[in-house]
Amino acid sequence: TFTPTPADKFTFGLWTLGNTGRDPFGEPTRSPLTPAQIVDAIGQAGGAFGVNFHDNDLIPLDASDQASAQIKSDFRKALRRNKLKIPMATTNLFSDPVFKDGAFTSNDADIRAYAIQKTMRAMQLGAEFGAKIYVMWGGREGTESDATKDPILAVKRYRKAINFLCKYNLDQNFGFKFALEAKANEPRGHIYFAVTGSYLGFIETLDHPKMVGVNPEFAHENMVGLNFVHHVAQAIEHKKLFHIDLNDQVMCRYDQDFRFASNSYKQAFFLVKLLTDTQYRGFKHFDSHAYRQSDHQDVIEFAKGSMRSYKILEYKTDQFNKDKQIQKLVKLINRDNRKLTSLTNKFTKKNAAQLLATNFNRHKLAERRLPYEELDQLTFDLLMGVR
Ligand code: GCO
Ligand code: MN
Ligand code: MN
Ligand code: MN
Repeated sequence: TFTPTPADKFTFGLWTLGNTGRDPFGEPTRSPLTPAQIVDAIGQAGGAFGVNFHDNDLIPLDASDQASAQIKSDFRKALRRNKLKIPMATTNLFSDPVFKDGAFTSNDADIRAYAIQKTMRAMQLGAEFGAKIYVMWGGREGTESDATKDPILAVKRYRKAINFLCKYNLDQNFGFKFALEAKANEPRGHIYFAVTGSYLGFIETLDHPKMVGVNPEFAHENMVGLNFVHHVAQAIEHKKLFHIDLNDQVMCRYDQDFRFASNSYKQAFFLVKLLTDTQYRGFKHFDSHAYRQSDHQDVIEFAKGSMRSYKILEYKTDQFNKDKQIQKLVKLINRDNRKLTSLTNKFTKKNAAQLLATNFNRHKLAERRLPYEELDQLTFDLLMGVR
């Protein structure tokens, strides 16, 4: 069975199940839900670990102290009755008009400071609910015209903000790990730090690089035609995969936020295989929403389907790893040569001299079999369930 349990560490956002179907061309198709109602919907889907939120998903920007106390208390009760936790929190630095030209990278020092203050408060809110992962998605950090902002200054401003917030995290003992989320398109004409790799480079220049990792999102690399699996693999290899946003979309289209694995079956399989094989233990957050046509009941199906598809692909990973014929091919195509590897593993003058003196028969090497067609077809058969 493909029934999820909290041990799977699947999470949803208040903004994902609470999505009303509004898009740039049309009005909402579903009525808005309160945070507590969204938690009940996640509970109804069953098996999730928790719920994530932006500060303003929970507390509206201009809520009074009294109103926010009521919202928090209703929310807490809903979390308790549905046995759901808050693993991750984040800041909305994109909806309010004040952020129309960016938050941490805004040209206006007052706005940059306000964005940092807003994040500090959102960190307090997240900590209050026990979140330990803090996601930073710079949705408005960018330009339409590069006449309007200095791209080098933008990097420096972003670094200053993250450094400040890392120190605040230490000072307050929140214990957050920050996860930076890249996105190539939408909503700005050009967004800074367009891909996960941009952040992997940037993180090493921070004051507290260990505190900061990435939150890659399937659709964000996919929307510009890139291979998401390779980006996640690099993040894992750098020990920087702190969180992951799972969804789907057709390559090179607008920001679709489809249900995980609803479109790119094969990439989704290799992603789950990568996460499973490398024993990723972090949260798997479905940052997606139901089709605009769906009603509330169908939104629950969307949530169930997201988790179910992941579990199915986990099962397929196990099948792949146990399949004798597939594993025989995997072994065949990975040829080792201990002697040569020991030469190239470490540079010494002696190793270099020996390598230079080695004769390679490149024609023979080129003739070695790589039955990739056979391997890929077996993968297809396995995924289609006819193996
Ligand atoms: C998007 C992004 C966001 C972020 C969220 C968390 O495409 O809108 O993926 O959903 O993940 O703001 O910071
Ligand atoms: Mn997204
Ligand atoms: Mn999106
Ligand atoms: Mn996301």
